[in-house]
Amino acid sequence: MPTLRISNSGSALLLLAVLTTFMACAPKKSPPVPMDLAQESIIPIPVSLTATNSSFELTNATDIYVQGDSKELLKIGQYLADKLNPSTGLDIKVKSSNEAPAAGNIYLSIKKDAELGAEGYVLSINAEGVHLTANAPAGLFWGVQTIRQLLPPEIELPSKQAGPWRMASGTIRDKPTYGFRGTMLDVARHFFGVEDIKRFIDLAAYYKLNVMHLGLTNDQGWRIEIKSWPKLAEYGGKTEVGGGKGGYYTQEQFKDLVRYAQDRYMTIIPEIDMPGHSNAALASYAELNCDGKARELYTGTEVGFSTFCAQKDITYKFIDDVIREVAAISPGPYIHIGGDESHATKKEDYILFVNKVQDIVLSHGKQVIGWDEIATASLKKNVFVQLWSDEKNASLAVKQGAKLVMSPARKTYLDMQYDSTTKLGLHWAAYIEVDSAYSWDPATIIPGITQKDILGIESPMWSETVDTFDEVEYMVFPRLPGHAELNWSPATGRSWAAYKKRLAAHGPRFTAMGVDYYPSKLVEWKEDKDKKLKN
Ligand code: IFG
Repeated sequence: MPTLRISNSGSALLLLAVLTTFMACAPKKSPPVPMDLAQESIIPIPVSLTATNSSFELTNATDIYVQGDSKELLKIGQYLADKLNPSTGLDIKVKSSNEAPAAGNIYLSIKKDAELGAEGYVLSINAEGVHLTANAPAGLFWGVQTIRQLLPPEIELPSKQAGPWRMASGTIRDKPTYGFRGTMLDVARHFFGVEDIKRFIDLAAYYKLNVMHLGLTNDQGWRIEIKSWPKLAEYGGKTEVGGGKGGYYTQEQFKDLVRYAQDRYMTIIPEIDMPGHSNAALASYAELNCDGKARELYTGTEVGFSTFCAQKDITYKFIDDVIREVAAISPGPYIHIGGDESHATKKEDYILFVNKVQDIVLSHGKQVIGWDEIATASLKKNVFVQLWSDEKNASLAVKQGAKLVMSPARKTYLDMQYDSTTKLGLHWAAYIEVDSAYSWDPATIIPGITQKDILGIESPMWSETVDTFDEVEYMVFPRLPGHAELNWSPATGRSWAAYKKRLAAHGPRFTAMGVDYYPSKLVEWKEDKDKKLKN
C-alpha cells in the first residue's frame, strides 16, 4: 500500500477527512456471492462447463449491449430484456456498442469459433459481467435460453419480484448434437388458435427446440386457408373431434406464426396429410372423391378410412394448388406430405400418388418430409422420412438415401398416457412415464440405424383427447424437456438418475411460466407448494 508523504499534519488531517467522507458515500460494492455453476440445473445440459465459484448480479445499472448495430442482434438483446424486466423491474435497456461494455453489463457478440457450428455459443460469466458469443445469431439466441435458466425461477414470473438476481460464474461452451430438434401439434383433431401456438413456440424455444411441425389437415378438419379452394377451410374447418366449432388459420395468421417462430430461430413445418387422413377435404369437394360424392364431415377418432383418388387428374391439380399456396407462406425448407395410415388406398395407387406428390413439392422449391410409410414409394433425393411406427420403413428409407426424423411412438408420442390412471391421452403405443421418455437413444434404438442416418428427434402431440392448451401442456410437460436434452446434449454419460435432479429444479420454472405440468411421482419436484395432481 503506497504511503502518503504530507509536508505538514494539518493537510494530512484534511486529506484524511476528505477520503473518509468519500469512502462513506461511495456505493458499497459488496463482494460477489460465491455460487457453483456446476450445481445449476440447465436443460438441455451443456456440452462443457467450468465453474469459477463467484457470481454476477443484475442491478439497476445493468444493460444489455450488443456488438455493432445489427437489427438481428438488437432483436435478440430485446428478447432477453423482455424476459428479464417484468420480474426484476430493473428497466434493462438494449444498446449497441463496438467494444465490450463497462463492468456490470451483459454483452452479446459474434465471434468466430468453428468448433461451435451454426447454433453453438460460449457463455462467460464473472463478477464483472456476462459475455455471450457465437458464430451466428442463432447461437446467441440459444445462449440466451441458458442465461434465463441460470437466473432464479422467479425470473420467469410476469410481475416484479424481490430478487436478488445472481448468476453463478464460469464458462459454458455448448452446441447441439442434432440440427433438427422438433415438436408437433395436431391442430386438426382439435383446433388451437394463434396464441396457443405462439405459447408452444415460446416454451419449445426455452428448451432449444428449433422445429414446430403443425398437423394442419386431417379427417376431422382442414385448418389452413387455401384461396383457390376456399371451402377447404370454410367448410372443412368448421368442426373437430367431438363436434366442436373447429377453426382455421387465415394465410395472414399463418404468416404471423411463421414470423413469430423465425424470431425464435424455429422453423414451422406445415403438414398436409395425404392421401389418407383426408376426409375434411373429401367432404369439402365432391370431385376429389373417386365416386364423385362428397363425404360427411367427421367428428370421431377412427383412422384409415379416407383417401384422395390417385387415379384422377383433378387430384394432382388440387394438390399442386394447395402446395403452391402453402409453400408461398412457408419460408422453411420443408413441406410435410403426411402419407400415414392410408388403409383405404390401394398399394399401387399409394405408390403412384406419393411419387407424383414428391414431384409437386419439389416443383415448388420445397423438400419433402413424410411419415415412414412413404418409404414404400420411390423416394426422391433429399427426402426426410419421419419414423413413427414401422422400423422396417426406417431401414427402407435409409437404403434409399433418406435421412430420418426419429419419432418412435413408444418413446416420443406426447399424447400417450403417463400411466393407466392418466385421464387424458391414449396408450396404443405405450404408457410413457417421464423416465421412459428420457431413457433411450435415437442413435441406437433401431438396429442398423445410427447417428449419421438421423436428423434429430421430433415429439408429436396428437389432439384426439385434448381440447385446451392447458391439457396440451399437461401431456407435453415434463416429457418434452427430456427429448430436448436427447436432441441437444451428448449421449455419453447420460442417466435418468442425474437428469431427474435437474428436472426437479424445473418444476418452479414451469410454475413461473404458468405451465400446467404433470407432477410425476418419479421426480422430487422443487415446488414449494403442493401441486394439485391433475391425474
Ligand atoms: N397415429 C396417427 C395419428 C394419430 C396418432 C394418435 C401417426 C403418423 C396415431 N398417425 O401417428 O394421426 O391418430 O396417437
